[in-house]
Parts: sequence; C-alpha cells; structure tokens
Amino acid sequence: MMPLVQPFPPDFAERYRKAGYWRGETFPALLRERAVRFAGRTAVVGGEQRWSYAELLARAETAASGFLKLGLMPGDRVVVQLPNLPEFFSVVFGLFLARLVPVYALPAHRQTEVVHFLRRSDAVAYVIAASHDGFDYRDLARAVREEAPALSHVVVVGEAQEFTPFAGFARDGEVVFSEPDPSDVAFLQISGGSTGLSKLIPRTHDDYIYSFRASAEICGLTEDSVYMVALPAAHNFPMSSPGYFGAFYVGATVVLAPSPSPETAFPLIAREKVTITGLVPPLALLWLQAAPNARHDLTSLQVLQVGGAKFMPESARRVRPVLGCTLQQVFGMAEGLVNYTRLDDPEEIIVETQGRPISADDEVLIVDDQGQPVPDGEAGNLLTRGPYTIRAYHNDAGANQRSFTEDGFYRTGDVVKRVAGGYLVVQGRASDHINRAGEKISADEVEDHLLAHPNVFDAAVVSIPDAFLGERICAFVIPQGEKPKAPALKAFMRSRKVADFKVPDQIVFVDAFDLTAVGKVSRKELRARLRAQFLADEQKNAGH
Ligand code: OOB
Repeated sequence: MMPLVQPFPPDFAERYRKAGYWRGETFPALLRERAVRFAGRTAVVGGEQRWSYAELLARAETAASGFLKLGLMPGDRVVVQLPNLPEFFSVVFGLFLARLVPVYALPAHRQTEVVHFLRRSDAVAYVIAASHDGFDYRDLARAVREEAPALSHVVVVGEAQEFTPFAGFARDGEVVFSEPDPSDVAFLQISGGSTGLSKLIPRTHDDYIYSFRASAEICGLTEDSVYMVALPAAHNFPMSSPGYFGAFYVGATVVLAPSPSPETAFPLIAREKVTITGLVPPLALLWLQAAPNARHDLTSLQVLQVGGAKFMPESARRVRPVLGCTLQQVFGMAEGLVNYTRLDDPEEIIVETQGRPISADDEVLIVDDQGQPVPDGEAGNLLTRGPYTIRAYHNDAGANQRSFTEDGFYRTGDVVKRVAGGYLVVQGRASDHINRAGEKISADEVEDHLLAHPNVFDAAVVSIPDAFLGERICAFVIPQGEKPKAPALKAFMRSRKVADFKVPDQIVFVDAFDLTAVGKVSRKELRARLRAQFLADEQKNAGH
C-alpha cells in the first residue's frame, strides 16, 4: 500500500508553524472540543434531523467504533460517496476519529471514476447511500467490487441489502482512539482532473484546518451563522471555503440542502434563517432569476459566495440589488490556494475580481510561457506555493512531474492577471479542460471514451462558451464506417459508466481535421483550431 504523505519541506513547515498558521490542531481534537464548548447548540440540520454538537460527536464515535470493528486499521482509506445527508458528517468525522482516511467521490461519479479512486487509493472500504436521485448505489457497489481487489467492505446508509448497514454500527463500552499527528494526511480530495482521470490530493490536518479557520474569519462566520451546503458536500468549496468545516470550527449551524435549486433552497433559507451559502455561477444565475418572484423570505441571507468558475461582472453586479446580500467571489482549487473578495471591499472589486489569497504567505507567481514573471495587469500563468497548497499528488509520479516546479510551486493551469491590491482576475486557462458549471472535465478523458466507439476514427473535445453553463462540452468527431448518430454517441458515453456531466453537450461530425501547415499538430493546437473555426462559423451564421 502506497504510504500517505504530503511532503512539505521541513524549513517551510517550520515557517508555517512559527507564523501561527499550523497550530497542531487535528480533526478529532477539534470535534471533541467543540462538542463540549457548543454542546447543546445545533450543529447539523438535514432532512428531518437536527443534531447538536454533542450528538454529532456521539454519532461520530459510534461510526468510528463501527468502522474499527469491521477490522479496518488506522491509515486505511475509505471511499465516501454520499449525497447531502447528515450521515455524511457522522461518517466523515467517524473516519477521522478512527484515523481512517476518507477519499471523497461526488454523487455523480460512476463506475469508471469510483474504480479509479478505489484502486489509486488502495481503499478497503466504500461508503454509499442506498439510492439517491433515482440511482441505486448498491448496483454501483456490486460492479466496482469486481474491479477493486483491495475493497473488502461496502457500508450503506439506508437499506443495505447484502452489504453492511451503517445504521447497525454500535458502540459497546468506552472506545479509546489513538491521536493522529497534525502533519498526517487527514483525507484525499479529488482534483478537477485536467489530464485524464482525477488525481488524489492528500491534505494534512495542519494545512487544511488552517485554510478553513482563516476562511471562517474572512467570511465573517460566528457561532450565530447558519451555513447552507448547497453544492455536493464532497466538493472542496462547500467543505472548506469556509464551508461546513469552517462553520463547525466556530460553532455555527450547518444546513444541508438536498438540491441547490431555488425550489428547494429558498424555503430552507427562510425556515432555517440561513446567513451564508456558496454556489457555482450557473446556480447563482438561476437564483437571480427566481428571487424576484420568490414567496420565501430570503432576508436572513447576508453573503452569497460564488466560485468554481468565472462569474461574469454583469451577473455579479445584480447580486446585491436582487438578493439584497453581499456577493463574495471565491477562486479556489482543491490543491490549495483560495482567493476571496473581502466582505467590505468596494463594489467594483467584488464585481470585477476573483479576490485575493487567504494568507500573507500564499506566494503567487504570474509568469509567461517561458517562466518569466509578467508585470501586474498582464495575463500570465498562475503558479502558487503556500501554507495550505500541496506539494504533490498521491501515487502519481507523472502528474507530480508536470504539475509542480522544481521549487515546489503548483502550476494551477489558470491564466490570471494581478491588479491593484493583489487581487486576481481570472482570464482563462492554459490547460485543456472544460469548466462546465464548475465541474472540471478533461478533454483527454472524453476523447478516450469516444475513441472506443467502433465508428469513431478520431475525436477532439473542446470547450465552447455557453451563456448558462459558462462552458459546454463540444466533441468534433471523424466517423469511420457507418456514421453514428449524435444521440447514439452520447448513449455510448453513458454506457462507459462515467459521470453524466462528462457526456458531450454537442457533437459535430467532420470529415477530417485540418492538419495542414506544419504537418503534425499538437492535440492542444488542434483543439484550439477546431474551437476557433466553430466560433467563427457560429458568428457568421448569427450574422445571417
Ligand atoms: C474549485 O476547486 P476545483 O479543484 O474543483 O477547481 C479548481 C479550478 C481552478 O483552477 C480554476 O480553473 C477554476 O476551478 N475556478 C475558477 C474559479 N474558482 C475555481 N475559475 C474562475 N473563477 C473562479 N471564481 O472549483 C474551488 C475550490 C475551493 C473554493 C472554490 C472553488
């Protein structure tokens, strides 16, 4: 089994401790302390359940002893794929208490992705909900079991069938758990995945707790705040920016929305007096559209955070007049660096920029393609290093080689410019992934699936600007033999058992790729040309 490490160099680690960023806090210690300090206060609201802080700890302890009784050993990895249910928290905190390591999968992930996470992490257990949104995760568990030899336990929240019921976990007697070291890897987060399948991101107690402790302060969280989890709980944004962990840190209440749609979220905001939540831009647009006619009282909402993809200034400008709250732009990444506009920033900064870093020790370099720094105000590639940005992915030498410079800067793949005050404006990106409503999709990965179809000779996948999604997935396909129909190709993609958000929105059949000019064109260049041609054609058609 590959050991779990996050190799911060000792001199940097020492610096981050000295500066007071890394305080030796751990998830288990945090939960225990809060369960005493905020014992009777409401920690979690979800479905029909309301748990106090004391109850959250009790449930996490039960979960922890249940996992250990299955025979799991500290350090073992457990893939967690749960929708926004309160049990998400008892499972995850239970794993932390038992020193087991959660690996987060999104509810939208399917066999291909889950098998990849299980194998890459050597996971021995997999936690699912019985079913959600019409999808039966037990069927998925049966399928992945065949392909992941290390997997020995499937734990189900809800009706377990032949698997282990989470509800059956029990605690008999006092269980003593061993304490993690603050520099241990606490969990594996998944990357947006710019080339191929998602990479696994090891985050330590020290670095991650710093990121959400500082975020909670920047976002003005207090024990009277009510944070709503609108996006999937496994995503880094609602997890830590400041997210539910930031909320638990200060003793606030966390409300789980089963869906981020206005129909579900608005009544919940009114009922629970939600003060802050985070959305991706397409959802923010839906909220802006729905709010003027909403019957529900949204006046408790003080802050709407928007991030995960670029929120256009025209839309950003509408947040305050329409929703009556402060917009906070959030430009972050599961690998680390998170930027926020500050709540008291002038409206122009809030509307026009994606914020500035959390920490004075977040090093931000903006360089040209030769690695030379560009002047402020000019666009360049964003590199970063700091007290909560990883130095390496788990078990992926190739990605580590590509994604980090020799002196440990993470190559974000984003193209940004720095403006006055150190604020960043995201201009685009250098890497070939599609940011579809905040979900990052690798062009390589989609091409690979399309190429598996017998009637596809070649495929190139690009992002096309989309008024609602931000970007949509467009696949250019050269057919061979009998030309397949677009719906059939989409159905084929689905049959490959991948997350639905990776299925191309649009398929354009072409006879050949124009490879003239230099003879051999890189994939990157080919995609850029196809995209440019498509946009030019679209504009021409619009003109007629
Ligand atoms: C968040 O994390 P990931 O890991 O799913 O995706 C990171 C990438 C960034 O490198 C950037 O390309 C894009 O998502 N992104 C934005 C953005 N926020 C993220 N692009 C433009 N404007 C923004 N505001 O997406 C994430 C993690 C923590 C907090 C917020 C978002």
